[in-house]
Amino acid sequence: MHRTLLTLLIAAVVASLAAGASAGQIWTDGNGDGLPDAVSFYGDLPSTNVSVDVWIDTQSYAFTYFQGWIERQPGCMTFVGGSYDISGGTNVPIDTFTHPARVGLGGTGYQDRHGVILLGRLTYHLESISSCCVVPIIDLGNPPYSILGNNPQGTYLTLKSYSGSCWENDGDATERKSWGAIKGIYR
Ligand SMILES: [Ca+2]
Repeated sequence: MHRTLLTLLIAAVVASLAAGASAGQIWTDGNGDGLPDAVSFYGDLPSTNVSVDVWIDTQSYAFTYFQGWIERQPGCMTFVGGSYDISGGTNVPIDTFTHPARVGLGGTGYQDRHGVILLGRLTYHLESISSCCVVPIIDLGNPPYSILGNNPQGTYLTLKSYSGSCWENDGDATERKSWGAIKGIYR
């Protein structure tokens, strides 16, 4: 019993050290420059397809598996499809069923990958609304969330920062704050 508890405690300490050793990030990129999107994209929203690339920066943390979850603003967009860019492990089919508004990318069997990595690309159909956003989920209290881990080491990395992407209709940009503010995009 004590041994089991100690093992758990050690695992928890190792995990917390790993998590604290670097500040992993995840973001969506809607304009293909590889960087987080600081401002909204403007255009004709209704009946438009848009795509975002999903990036992570693990800094020095080497992972063997990953999960990246992107949530879309309810009611203004639908998920069209997605594909992976990361290779070298086994990627699961893109998860569209675990959460009603989230799409999950995930893979296992990677060999100590680290640094800035493009996970994949997601495409959405924007409906008739004045503004719409997607955002990565990193909140451990709000599963399913984005996380990186290393199976042989028994460690994981929680992500410290995230950034989403928003689109606004040219003709009506009056509703820009609500969902983005709630999800922290405009903090
Ligand atoms: Ca960008």
